[in-house]
Amino acid sequence: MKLVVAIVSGEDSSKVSGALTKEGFFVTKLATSGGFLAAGNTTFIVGTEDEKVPSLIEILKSNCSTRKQTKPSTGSLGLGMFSAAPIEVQLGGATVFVLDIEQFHKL
Ligand code: 2BA
Repeated sequence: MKLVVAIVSGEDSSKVSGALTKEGFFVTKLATSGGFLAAGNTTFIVGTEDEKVPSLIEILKSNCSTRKQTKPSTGSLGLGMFSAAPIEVQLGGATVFVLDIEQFHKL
């Protein structure tokens, strides 16, 4: 059994949630935010059998888009002057961690 932790953009969250549930995955959604952009994203926790992990990853791939986002930056140029050139980053589709589960209980 595996525990899949998938971080997806808030904009893709409901599509991913619907697709996973439709395919029979048991899903927990957490409202999270990224440390870098401090923008809202969603973290999905899914416990599933090893053989279902590839199909879960396919669902994430087909429901998460990559997008560009800019982060304002303020770097000091010295003498009290600051530059505010924005930094452009490419987001996602999804950041996925797959962990082995030692035990699973529903009590
Ligand atoms: P954020 O931390 O807000 O990062 C948003 C995007 O900013 C990242 O997209 C990446 O393109 C860029 N970025 C993040 N940290 C950076 C840094 N230190 N220097 C330069 N650029 C940086 P993604 O890689 O697609 O990540 C999307 C979100 O997934 C992240 O939001 C974070 O919440 C999560 N994430 C990504 N990698 C992670 C990891 N190794 N561990 C935990 N969470 C991760």
